[in-house]
Amino acid sequence: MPRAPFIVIEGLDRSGKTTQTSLLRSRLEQSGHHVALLKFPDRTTPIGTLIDSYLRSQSDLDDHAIHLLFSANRWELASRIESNLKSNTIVLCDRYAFSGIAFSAAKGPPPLGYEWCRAPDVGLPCPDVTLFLDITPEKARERGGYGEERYEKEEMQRRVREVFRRLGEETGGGGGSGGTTTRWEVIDAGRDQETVSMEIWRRVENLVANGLEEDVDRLWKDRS
Ligand code: Z5A
Ligand code: MG
Repeated sequence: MPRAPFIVIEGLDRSGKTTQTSLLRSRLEQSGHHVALLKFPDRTTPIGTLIDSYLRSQSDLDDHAIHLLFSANRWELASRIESNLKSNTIVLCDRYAFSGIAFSAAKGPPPLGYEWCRAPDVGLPCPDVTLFLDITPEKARERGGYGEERYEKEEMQRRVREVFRRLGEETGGGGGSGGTTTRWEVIDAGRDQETVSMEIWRRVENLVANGLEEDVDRLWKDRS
């Protein structure tokens, strides 16, 4: 029996990830699918509580330490992702390892190396498709601008966008750097909600209808 797909929605701040994951979940459920919706960081776990306090600037942590906590927060849920997929529940995820690398590699000084940032996420379940919602800082500003949390500054967001672009280039088309096979789809998220949602549906429709025969892959498995 085919397994369910693992779908990740990634993107820049204010690009509409949370809005679109919720719309996609409704559409999938209306078509009769079981869906598990995850969001990273998951601020409800013990590790997530530490992350939440850091993001709100209520605590301070070394850049390396917080990076490892973000990754540990994903590993906490890795086996649940796999078991859901095997029992034919679609896993839909709002941010994943790509955000982890993009935000940590964009901060500093001193900068954290890209390879160093990627290492703790090597071996996590690999999404079958990653939908990257792209938006310019100007469009994000029209949506009320960035918020009050750490990282929500325009200059930081520009650097984050650059690292995401590198991640997309390296993973795009499957079989990219480090053996990652996620399909990386860039979506112009500067358009209205309905248009973005229709495009997302178009990009996942076949995957969802057919499921997958192959086992869940591992992120950057050549580096493990
Ligand atoms: N982070 C990290 O450093 N390392 C990691 O490993 C991970 C994350 C996983 C918190 O993330 C921070 O953690 C984040 C990255 C870092 N830092 N920053 N900056 P978060 O996911 O909790 O952040 P968030 O609070 O969900 O914000 P967001 O991601 O920026 O928003 P969004 O989910 O992309 O957008 P939205 O909430 O769906 O929409 C934003 C607003 O725009 C809202 O008013 C909507 O009604 C409106 N909207 C949405 N779509 C549209 C369209 N199409 N047109 C017009 N208006 C729209
Ligand atoms: Mg969000």
